[in-house]
Amino acid sequence: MRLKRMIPLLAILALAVGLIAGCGKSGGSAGGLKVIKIATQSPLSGGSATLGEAIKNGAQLALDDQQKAFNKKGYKLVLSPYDDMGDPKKGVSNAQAISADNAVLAVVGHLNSGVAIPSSQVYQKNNLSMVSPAATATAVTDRELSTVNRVCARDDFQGPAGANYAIKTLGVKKIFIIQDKTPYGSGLAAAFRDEAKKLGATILGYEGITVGEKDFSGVVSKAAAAKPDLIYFGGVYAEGALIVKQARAQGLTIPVMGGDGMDSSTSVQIAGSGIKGVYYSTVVGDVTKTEKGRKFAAAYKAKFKKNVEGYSAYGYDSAAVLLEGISKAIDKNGGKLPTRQAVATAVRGIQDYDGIATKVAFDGKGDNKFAKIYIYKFDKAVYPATEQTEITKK
Ligand code: ABU
Repeated sequence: MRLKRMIPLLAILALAVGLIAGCGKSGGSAGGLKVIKIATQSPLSGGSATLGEAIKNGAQLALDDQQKAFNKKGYKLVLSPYDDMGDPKKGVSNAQAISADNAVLAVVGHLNSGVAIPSSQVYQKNNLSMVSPAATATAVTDRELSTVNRVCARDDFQGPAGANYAIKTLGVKKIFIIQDKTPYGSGLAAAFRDEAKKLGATILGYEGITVGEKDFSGVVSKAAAAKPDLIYFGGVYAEGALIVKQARAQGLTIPVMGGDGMDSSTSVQIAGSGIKGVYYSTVVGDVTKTEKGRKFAAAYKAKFKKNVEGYSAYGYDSAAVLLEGISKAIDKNGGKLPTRQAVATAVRGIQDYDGIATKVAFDGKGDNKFAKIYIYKFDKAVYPATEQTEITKK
């Protein structure tokens, strides 16, 4: 009798031991299923954590949706989230740890181009496929690394799109530019400036700030003295929304425009009512315009008790593209676990993924041929802002 009672307990214990082993550094199995890990790298702490968490959460939902299909093939999907803290050094040391874990077949990340660029050198050495939902700087893919891809648009599309909108639609003639000196912020601001000049606008100032700074009264005073029609900011909301708030406090009511780094509910939390009249270009449209997008937003809210951020759906789409590549590589390998190299080749070969927020087809550099830019405006201190227009690359 006693032994009979103990049998289920022993079975549970054996399963638990198997699950723990399955989550180990060298892969293994869980409940008879081989573990495949997808790592995420994004800031989960610090100033950009709202967007970093959105990427991780979106990726988690993609794994949840694909779990059954992979179980049928004999695999268990496990998300392995890493906090890169928006710091290039942390990103690289995480990339080394991720690469050393044989169970990891792919990486979703990074948010910050300045972290993606050095970290992806490590992925490339280890044949680890990366898809970024958000890193828009041109250098991310211009290095033509075979493992580096992104679903989002590039800043040499985003910057000129913003300049065209500011000058042709808003009628702006005199612009003051502030940028955060990162590969993203400086590259985006330069692309905006060059197009604005071509379109006949005058650039009254081009100032750099430092990520992590809190007091922008000096640069805001300079901008106010120059009397621009528009302030353009290249950088992320942690600094951008503070600049907006401090500009409003100095009585500057002119429009402010930024890039996708401003596409966050935290922009509103930081700038408060000052956010009204702020425009931003971004790489993700309003997902709730489609039925599958609405379903995604509802599932996201149910699981994480939070509304979607711009990058939530791109976190999902990046992970889903990687899973499609892995699935194809498994099939090509007769159902056996594929190599990282085979996964990277399959991911780069994707030409027909139809995601939550975007279609995906990678070109020879790893850029998405379907990437678009959207312009939004905060009419009220409410996120998401109102979409003004959608721009397709010519
Ligand atoms: N593209 C917005 C996130 C910041 C970056 O690319 O560095």
